[in-house]
Amino acid sequence: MSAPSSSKPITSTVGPRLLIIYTGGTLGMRPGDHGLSPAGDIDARLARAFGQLPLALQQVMPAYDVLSYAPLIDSSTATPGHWAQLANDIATRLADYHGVVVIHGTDTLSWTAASLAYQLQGVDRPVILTGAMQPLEAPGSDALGNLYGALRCATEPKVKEVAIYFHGKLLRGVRAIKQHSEAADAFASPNYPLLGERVGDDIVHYPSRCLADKQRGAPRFELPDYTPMGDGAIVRLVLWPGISAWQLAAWLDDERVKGAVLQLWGAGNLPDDAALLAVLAKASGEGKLLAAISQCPQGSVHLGAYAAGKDLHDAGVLSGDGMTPEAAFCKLVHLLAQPLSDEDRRQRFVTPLVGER
Ligand code: ASN
Repeated sequence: MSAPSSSKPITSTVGPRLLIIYTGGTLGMRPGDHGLSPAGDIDARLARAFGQLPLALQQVMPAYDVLSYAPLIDSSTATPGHWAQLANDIATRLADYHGVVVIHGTDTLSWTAASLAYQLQGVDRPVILTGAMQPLEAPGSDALGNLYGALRCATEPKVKEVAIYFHGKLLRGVRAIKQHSEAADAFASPNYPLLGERVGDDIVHYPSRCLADKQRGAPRFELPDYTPMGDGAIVRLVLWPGISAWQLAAWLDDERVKGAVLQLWGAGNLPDDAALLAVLAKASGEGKLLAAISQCPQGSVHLGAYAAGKDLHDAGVLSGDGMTPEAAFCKLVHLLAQPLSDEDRRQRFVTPLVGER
């Protein structure tokens, strides 16, 4: 991954100042011979786009600097290594800005948001991710509206967490999922209410739902080296009817695998098959961190509510409560990247760190 290149400030110096980090994604793509692909020159393109806003909105737009990554990527290519680089870039520059806006592809935007939340624990200002379903210059694009809202949210001192602004909604980053592959209303946080929303030209915030009210103390960023986790150390397994123990073992027996997110049925059920449980018990006996969440986007797992699920606890599987796959996966990456004891990791997994559960 090559280092990001910085571009110069392009707007005025009055009022709150933001940092915009441009990583790629459809928002900044242009059509080419092989379809849409990431394109640069983002400073000028943003300035042109903001110049199209009604005058009253231009006047409330904050000043910003732009940091444009190289290479720009489609977010389907992002890895834990990208998450770590982004967290480091934010951490080293945050003190100079009132807030940060990250322009990111939508496909894995919620994964990056979840990861940033764990790495930037205790962040004392807004870090807002956004993107678009249509390129900035496409007719009727959602890009400008998303950028406008994201920049406005990034100036709001009550927001002291990693959040996503998309299609008029401000969502907790570590609770969000991409819910639609085409519609502009592409993100939701099924198990947590909105942190804010656009009403007319303003953004209404709901501070009582924000982390700011619940967290105390100075930022305590954790920026471990994610490189060892970047090569498939964590797997995600979604159950299907007829799943067999040999298939589960094919994933979990591999010594390169250090942890797994298991997406079970409903409130936390798996087939009544002792061989499946034996594979799980063996893996957790070897120190692998196994976490159970539901395949349902809404609700939580309750291991032990049904006979079909209660043995999971005995097999060492941790409850992921109502966490999203993104939140559970990124938490495993984050915990396994640090020099913690097995017991510490297990304890931290079941403890809410950033409002993820
Ligand atoms: N494939 C694109 C990306 O994630 C999708 C988008 O941004 N709408 O980079």
